Amino acid sequence: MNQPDRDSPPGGSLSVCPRERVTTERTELTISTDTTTDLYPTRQAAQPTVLDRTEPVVHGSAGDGPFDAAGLADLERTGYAQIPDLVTADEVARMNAELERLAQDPKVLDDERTIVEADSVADIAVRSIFQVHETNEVFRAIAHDPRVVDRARQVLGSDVYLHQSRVNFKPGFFGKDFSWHSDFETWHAEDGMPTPRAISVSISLTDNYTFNGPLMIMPGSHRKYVSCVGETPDDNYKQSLVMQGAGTPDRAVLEEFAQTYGIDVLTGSAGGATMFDSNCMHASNGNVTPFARSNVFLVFNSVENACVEPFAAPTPRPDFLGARDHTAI
Ligand SMILES: O=C(O)CCC(=O)C(=O)O
Repeated sequence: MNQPDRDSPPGGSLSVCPRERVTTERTELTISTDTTTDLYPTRQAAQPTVLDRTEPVVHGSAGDGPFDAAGLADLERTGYAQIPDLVTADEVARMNAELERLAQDPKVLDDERTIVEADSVADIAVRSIFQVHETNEVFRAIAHDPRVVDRARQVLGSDVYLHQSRVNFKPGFFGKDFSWHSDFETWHAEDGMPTPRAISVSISLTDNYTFNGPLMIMPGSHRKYVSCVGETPDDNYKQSLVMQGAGTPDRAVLEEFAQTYGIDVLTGSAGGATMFDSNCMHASNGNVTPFARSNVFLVFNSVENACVEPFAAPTPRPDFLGARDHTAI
């Protein structure tokens, strides 16, 4: 199928809203290096609040790795960095061939690490496959590749381990949306990640246009933490991976954030990547176009930020969602 022209350039972004400042300040917490202290309380109060982030975003420096000083400064400011052509066309083809195979394998479809759309009428209804870096050699290789890991180490300023990996599918015509959220809010509440010293690398396995459900990020939102309302139910992940419930930010806060930060739409060609801070407010639309969108996400956490007990859930989520083995790569 011929691909249409993008309406913004590969690797570009589109700001659609004005910027102001969020005024809510954190007042009630003290900072501690004790990783069991809850610096980012959530799902506990009756009202949502917005707290200031207390830790840096970039922990390393230009001398440590692939990003130059300007790249690191941009990442610190916006919460994300785009890396065109991180992997080759051959590698993209290999990963896509694996995806096609996995999404049709009855054993994979039956596995709890595979998330199927709630109301799909399509033949293939896979939304996400988790832990691909452990179950599949092609994804294991990219998750350990220096092009990826060196950048994660540089940003996080330490050795890193893989907290999670997943492929998100958005097939043409019926790929579903992901509502606004901060990954860190969930990883803190349900996996026990102490602070937002974690970063995701999303590698595009298809072209990401403005119109086929690319990632959207509110640039700068990673400096504020939205404390959400509503206790975490038992086994919340079984529901939340299809449609988020607990951990959904308040709509008034999202409106204020959108006015304050605007929304960047992260388009780019297959093979490019977006690295984004764990506390970015992000989302993506459904895909009603004929052009499929698939991205693989590799989540790196600093070994100095290893998960402890969940801060707002009865038990940690299964290992395939939040690794309990914190051995450095
Ligand atoms: O795949 C996307 O577009 C969004 C992914 C996302 O927000 C998530 O998996 O938490």
